[in-house]
This record gives sequence, structure tokens and C-alpha cells, in this order.
Amino acid sequence: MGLGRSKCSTVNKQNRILLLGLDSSGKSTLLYKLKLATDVVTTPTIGFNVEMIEMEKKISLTIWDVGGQKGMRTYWRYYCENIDGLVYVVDSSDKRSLEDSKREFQNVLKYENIKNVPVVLLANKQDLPGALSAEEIIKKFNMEKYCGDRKWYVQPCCALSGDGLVEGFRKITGFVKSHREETLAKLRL
Ligand SMILES: Nc1nc2c(ncn2[C@@H]2O[C@H](COP(=O)(O)OP(=O)(O)OP(=O)(O)O)[C@@H](O)[C@H]2O)c(=O)[nH]1
Ligand SMILES: [Mg+2]
Repeated sequence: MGLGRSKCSTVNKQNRILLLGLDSSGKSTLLYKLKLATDVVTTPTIGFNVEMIEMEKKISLTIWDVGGQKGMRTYWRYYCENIDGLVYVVDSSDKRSLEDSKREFQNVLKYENIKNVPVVLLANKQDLPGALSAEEIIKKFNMEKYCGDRKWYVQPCCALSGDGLVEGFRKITGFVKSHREETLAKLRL
């Protein structure tokens, strides 16, 4: 019995996803919407939440949702070890926090542990008036420049209705899988 080696490494491996973003961007709301398919009243996360989510047959994601308050952000780097994919959440409707969010995002991208790790940016709170579109977020966050060394995608979503969440997590799952295959192929050369 037993799967072939390459199957084991690409199909059954635990995929560790790190969920970051400023406080109140909607990380915990979307995590529990995905996990429980229901609305959960959240309180600011002190520390982290961790949940396992089955994406599709044989692919599960372990999602680390780390609190985004200012005092917590200095600890983000410690969660980056052995991470396969980063999902960064933005409150697209809060224009005042966008600069802060962009600065923290660009800071995270510099962490050695997640160099080249694929990124999906979730442009959350699309239900609110004045929310920036995915295209506007791509420009605002200068994605092409700062994420040029990795796979990236910006997905509009609404954590309250759930719109766009599955699409965003499918995207990161696909990125993680292909990134792992490319890394293995390079190692075999
Ligand atoms: N209108 C709207 N509100 C949302 C959406 N997503 C989250 N919220 C609300 O935003 C607030 C903060 O959500 P949380 O999920 O607790 O935010 P968080 O990113 O986990 O915050 P920290 O744990 O402090 O880092 C809550 O009142 C949510 O109901 C959304 O898509 N639309
Ligand atoms: Mg939270």
C-alpha cells in the first residue's frame, strides 16, 4: 500500500496558510464564514485562531488567523515559518487605513521566511459604499512591483455574504500547489 512519493508531497501535504491584515479588516469573520458557513460575531483577535478547512477532495488548508492590532503586528513575522501561502485581507472601504495596510503588507513581503511564497490579497467589505475595486487595490498596493517575485492575485470579497471567499481560497490553493511542484522540479534538476 502507499502513495507514490510525488503524490504524497503534492496531494496529501498540509497546506499552511497565513491570514494577515490590519485589525477589523475581517479576517476572523471570513475564516468562520468559510469554516462554518455562518455569521459569527467576532471580537478582536488577541493572539491567533487556527482552523483546518477542506477545500476539495484531499486538499485541506490549515489557516492561521493572527490578530492585526498594532501591538500584534510585530509578532506577525514569527508566524511566517513553514508557510505555504499568504492571504492578506484589506478593508477596501476604509480609505483612512489603506496607507497603513499597504505599508504593513510591503513590510511582510520582506520577511525572509515567506520569500517567493504566493499571495492572495482579499479586497474585503465590497458591500460597503465607496469600497475600492480589485483594480484600484492592485494600483494602490503597487502589486506588480512588490509582488513581482511571486504568484499573486487580488480577489474582491464580502466576508458577511461569503461572496468571493471560496474563489480566493481556491486561488491560493492552486498557487501553493503549482509553487510546490515548481520548487520540486528545480530540486530535481
Ligand atoms: N460590512 C462588512 N463588514 C464586515 C465584513 N467583514 C467583516 N466585517 C465586520 O468587520 C468587523 C471586524 O471583523 P473581524 O473579522 O473581527 O476583523 P479581524 O480582521 O479579525 O480583526 P482583528 O482580530 O482585530 O485583527 C466586524 O464587525 C465584522 O462584522 C464585510 O465584508 N462587510
Ligand atoms: Mg480577528
